[in-house]
Amino acid sequence: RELVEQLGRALARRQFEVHFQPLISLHERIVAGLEALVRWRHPVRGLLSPARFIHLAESAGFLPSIGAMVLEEACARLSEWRGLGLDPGRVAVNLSASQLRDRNLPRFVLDTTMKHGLTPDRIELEVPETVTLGRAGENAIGILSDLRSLGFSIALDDFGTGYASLTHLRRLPVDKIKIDLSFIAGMSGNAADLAIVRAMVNLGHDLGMTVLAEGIETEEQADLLVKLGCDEVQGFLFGRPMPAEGLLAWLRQRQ
Ligand code: G
Ligand code: G
Ligand code: MN
Ligand code: NA
Repeated sequence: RELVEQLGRALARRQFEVHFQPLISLHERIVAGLEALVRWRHPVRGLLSPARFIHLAESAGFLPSIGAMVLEEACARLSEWRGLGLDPGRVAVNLSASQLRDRNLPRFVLDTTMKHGLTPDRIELEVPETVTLGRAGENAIGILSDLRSLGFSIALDDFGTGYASLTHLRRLPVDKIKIDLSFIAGMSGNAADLAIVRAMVNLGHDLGMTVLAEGIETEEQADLLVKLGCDEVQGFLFGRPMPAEGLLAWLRQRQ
């Protein structure tokens, strides 16, 4: 309640920050892109993770404007880093359910991309599997198709946690699946989790999608994923989410 009121003022007070986590191409171990992740620099509580406030912001109706700010910031930083000759590939931005109810979203995303001198192939849009389910999901799928027609790529986030049927997955306008980190965490010690990850990698590939695994923390996990043929990884082993300045230093160091 108190937090909701503060959320309403946080945007104008510029208390939101966008951090960036590297997405790594597993075979070459090079940067394939970055994921933009919002944080709230709360004056009293410190740096708050989106897990603490995204649901609240969504139900209070703040997510369209927070989401717009994140996209704006992601495009601005990518454009700046490209200008410095440090090309991190593409930037991935998370979309919420309420953003995917807005028919004007594709136009807005395209305008923002072009305003920063970028082309749509530089922007990936991440949506949770759950957003595409049910009656509201049909609308979201239409908007995702429009975005994809404009040249943006679409990634299905937290894959495996949304109970989407395989038939459903086949009709989604999606270029990439992001295997949820809960499966990766269990993979090394648990034969069932390993079998599930293997099946998800194969399924994604059979449907012509790129497969990314989230939450890689150990070399053992990375080695297993190489054997399974996973394309991309994201995790603390390769790089944590970092503020823009930190990410810039990280990119420079890798060159
Ligand atoms: O970075 P962290 O692990 O704290 O993120 C927690 C969750 O918040 C992730 O599932 C991520 O998808 C979500 N999230 C992070 N940034 C954004 C954002 O800008 N918009 C939306 N809708 N979700 C985000
Ligand atoms: O949008 P999504 O749910 O994919 O957001 C990714 C979240 O996962 C980020 O908030 C990030 O902080 C978190 N994360 C990224 N890498 C790791 C990791 O290696 N281990 C754990 N536990 N969390 C991670
Ligand atoms: Mn994500
Ligand atoms: Na996830």
